[in-house]
Amino acid sequence: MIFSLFLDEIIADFDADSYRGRQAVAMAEQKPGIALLGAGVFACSQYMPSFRALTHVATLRAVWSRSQEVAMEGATLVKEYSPDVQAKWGEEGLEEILADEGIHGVALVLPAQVQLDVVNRALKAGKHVLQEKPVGTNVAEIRNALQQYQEIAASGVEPPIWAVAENYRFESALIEAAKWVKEAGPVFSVHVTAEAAMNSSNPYFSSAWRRDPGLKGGFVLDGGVHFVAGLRLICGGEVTSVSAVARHLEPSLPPPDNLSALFQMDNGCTGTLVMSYSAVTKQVGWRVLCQKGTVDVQRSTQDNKHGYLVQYFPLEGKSKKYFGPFSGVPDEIKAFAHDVASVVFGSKTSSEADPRSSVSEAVFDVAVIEAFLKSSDAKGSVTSVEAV
Ligand SMILES: *[C@@H]1O[C@H](CO)[C@@H](O)[C@H](O)[C@H]1NC(C)=O
Ligand SMILES: CC(=O)N[C@H]1CO[C@H](CO)[C@@H](O)[C@@H]1O
Repeated sequence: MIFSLFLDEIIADFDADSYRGRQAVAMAEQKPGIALLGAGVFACSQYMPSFRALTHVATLRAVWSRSQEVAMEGATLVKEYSPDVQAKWGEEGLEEILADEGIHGVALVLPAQVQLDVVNRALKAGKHVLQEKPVGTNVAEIRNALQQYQEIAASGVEPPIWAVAENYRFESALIEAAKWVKEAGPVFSVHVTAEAAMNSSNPYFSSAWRRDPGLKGGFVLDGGVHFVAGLRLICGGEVTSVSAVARHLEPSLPPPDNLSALFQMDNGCTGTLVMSYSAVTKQVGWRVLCQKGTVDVQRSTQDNKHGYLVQYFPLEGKSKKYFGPFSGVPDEIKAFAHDVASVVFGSKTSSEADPRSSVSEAVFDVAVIEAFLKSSDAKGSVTSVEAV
């Protein structure tokens, strides 16, 4: 007994990789440890640079993937700014991460079909979670996960943060547009346009999970939650009922690739949405008609930066313009890292985490897309949006 305790101490003291050792380091630096779950295109191009800019706030301790090769490649990319990062893979690697007390939070960039299962396990293991959108593939599945999340609270433990990365709620231009709409309101009509040429030149064209026949919605679900998030933010209301026609026009894309919809919101606004992944042009915009002015938001570029141009045409006075370059993805990751740091080492509670990333917001975005698809299945009949 004594001998084994003694041996444990020696191991803890000398093995720099032991989690006690790592935990001591984390405590000393007061920086939470984060594991990146997923090392695909988006994780490498967006999450890794974002964490590189956040080394003073949080430390990437592990990169996990289902495959060893992808995990190791991912960890190599991170090593430069997080020298102790470990590659972990498969079920065993995931279990190690969930059991590691030096890892306080996980960022999931995985296919929509598998995310919720891993999210549930991570939350139960007490890890703070940031997951990519869409939060789930359908509302029933999300409801089930929410129930499990609420059970953590019912057991008397403060549940960890569960955040969903829906970067549109962080885009400065869309936030500015929402302010102008409020000023010009009440809002009575909105027109949403989302045109994309989703062809083989696009890095997401051949991603397998978006093409899974079991996934209802394909690109319309994956991308559609963004346009709905923008709509809800800019117009300041919830979509309550919809009528829609979904179509499958481009055989190289999973169905549906086109959607035309009519909808009503709880603030008296009515609108139309046209979404196409088989267009030859690219345009994303919201044009909002209000009693005291019109607010127009369009995807645009300025000084070689992609972003949104917002124009406000008020009833009285001069029109105004605002260009906001894209910053939503790094900003939402930054908000999560700071939230985790202040919950783990400060006095913040997880219920005080940034509300723009809350799961209750994210579920509405999926619910609206689901209502569009249900309405289309019923030949465009009016369908109510059922979130939770
Ligand atoms: C994809 O669409 C864009 C925009 O229409 C076009 O410029 C590009 O050539 C297309 N690529 C292929 C492989 O069709
Ligand atoms: C006319 C047409 O395009 N019909 C298709 C519309 O999209 C749905 C969902 O993908 C298909 O089932 C229809 O065949």
